[in-house]
Amino acid sequence: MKTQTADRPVTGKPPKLWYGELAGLAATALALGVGELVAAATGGPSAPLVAVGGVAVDAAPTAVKEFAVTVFYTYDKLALQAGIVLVLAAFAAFIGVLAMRRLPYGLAGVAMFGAIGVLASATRAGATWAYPLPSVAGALTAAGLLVLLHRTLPRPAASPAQAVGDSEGPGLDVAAHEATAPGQGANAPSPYTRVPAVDGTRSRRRFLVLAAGSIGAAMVAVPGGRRLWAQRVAAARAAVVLPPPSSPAAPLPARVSAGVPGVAPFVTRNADFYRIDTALTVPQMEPKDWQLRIHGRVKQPLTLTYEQLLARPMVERHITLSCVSNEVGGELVGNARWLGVLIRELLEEAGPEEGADQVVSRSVDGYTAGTPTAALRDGRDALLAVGMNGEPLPVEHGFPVRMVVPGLYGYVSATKWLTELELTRFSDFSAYWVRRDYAALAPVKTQSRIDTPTAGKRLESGLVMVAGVAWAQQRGVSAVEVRVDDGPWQQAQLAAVPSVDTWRQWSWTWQATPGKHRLQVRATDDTGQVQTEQVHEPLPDGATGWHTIKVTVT
Ligand SMILES: Nc1nc2c(c(=O)[nH]1)N[C@H]1C(S)=C(S)[C@@H](COP(=O)(O)O)O[C@H]1N2
Ligand SMILES: [Mo]
Repeated sequence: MKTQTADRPVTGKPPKLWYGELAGLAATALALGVGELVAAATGGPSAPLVAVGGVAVDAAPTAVKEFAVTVFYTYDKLALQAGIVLVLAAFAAFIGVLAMRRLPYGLAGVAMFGAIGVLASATRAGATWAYPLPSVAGALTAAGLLVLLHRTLPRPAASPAQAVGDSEGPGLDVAAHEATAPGQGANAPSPYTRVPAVDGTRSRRRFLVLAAGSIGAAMVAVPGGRRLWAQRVAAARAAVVLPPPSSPAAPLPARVSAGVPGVAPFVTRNADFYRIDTALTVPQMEPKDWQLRIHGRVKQPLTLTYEQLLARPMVERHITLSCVSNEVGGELVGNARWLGVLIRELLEEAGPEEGADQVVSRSVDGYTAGTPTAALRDGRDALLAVGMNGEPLPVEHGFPVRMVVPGLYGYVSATKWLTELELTRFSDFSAYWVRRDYAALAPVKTQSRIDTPTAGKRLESGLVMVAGVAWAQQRGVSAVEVRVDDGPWQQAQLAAVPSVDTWRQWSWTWQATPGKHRLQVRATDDTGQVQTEQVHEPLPDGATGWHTIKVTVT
């Protein structure tokens, strides 16, 4: 970096640093705003920030992801977004400073940013020609605004001889340029542009208005673009008419409920259903843009539209979905009535080749899950779901189409915003979480949870209802036992279930005596296997141990 040389007059020094920083921030903000609007208008789901963020999510080391997902399972995305914004702001300021000193360098920086956005979006799963448009539009906007700001820049005048001195280096030497007041020596030609210099105060005001106006416009455009997109998709979702199931779920007997207040309801309301995904912003996809490709090691590759999917025989089932990240006693489990097409029927038509032991499902935002082909063909109700509790899938739960496979944790089976099923081999491809050290095979482990009383609760002595849920999808729960303070295991009452694929409520009446007590629960599945006492964290294939709570009886 060159600094002030003796033969260069003080008045030829570059503008104050903050002009550049402000210019960079304004240009970046406006670029993001324009990017969002173009994304909303063209239907490209990847606005620049989302595209770049998606790449960052994919690249994050396992330890970071693992920590973020298990500890802040929802807030990790927020933290990432904040991180992206900070890094972006730093780069933006840097490029702005460059641009205000030597415009071509600044524009080159913008072009580089745009190229990252284009690459990031064009390489997303299911990318179309529309995907890179927001990045291109954003980069052009940023470049345009930087040129404008550069022209408006209140700058110290220099003699006409310095008019070509534009190549005097970026001059990031703070001490050197802080010595120069903006607007000093107005009316002389600027060394930075060949337009006549305007009055310093006026140009300073113009610069500020332009920069602030751009930031203001961006603050409207970014949420506006997103809202526009979400509204489009919400309207499309509201217009969906789900076909009646050709194989309806059996009506639920009242006895699915243990009838104890405080226990998770047998059917989890959509609004209460846990949500886990790596998506920075919920992918917004219209059914008209949806396509499922079944390809890879198949004899007959297939492509299905949403309309074609809805025209097929529909199956409706209650299935409990659980997350591998669920801690013992945790809330990352829910039970819903799903409506969809049996995956095995589609696979039958595609004809998987011998040895294609893995079905890789991909989402529109590039998430992948690997499911054993055998699990999708062994007769269980593995679904391409379009409905959840009588409604089209909520957007956060995978609208328009997701997978639901009884007996497997969500990360290996429950891909939301599904766009692709690729028949491959476990030895040829590792899916998203498998690359991050989770197990490739992940059948659900038998678990049980005490919902009431809650941990730490103060109770009165006498009869206390202890109750909760237990699950062992595909095997079924045949017994639940409770014990108090290492006493004998007591059989709990089991509520009814429609199949082996849902959780089961249980209850037990406790004659509570004063003092501090420890309550524990364990379930036994239909094969006779008792839930293990061995405590294990969720990584790599699901937590184990007995849910244990402490209560005080007075
Ligand atoms: N596209 C996509 N699908 C996904 C995920 C994801 O990150 N992206 N997470 C999976 C995981 S880990 C779980 S547990 C379930 C959770 O589904 P839910 O959010 O509807 O409860 O979705 C699965 N499907
Ligand atoms: Mo999960």
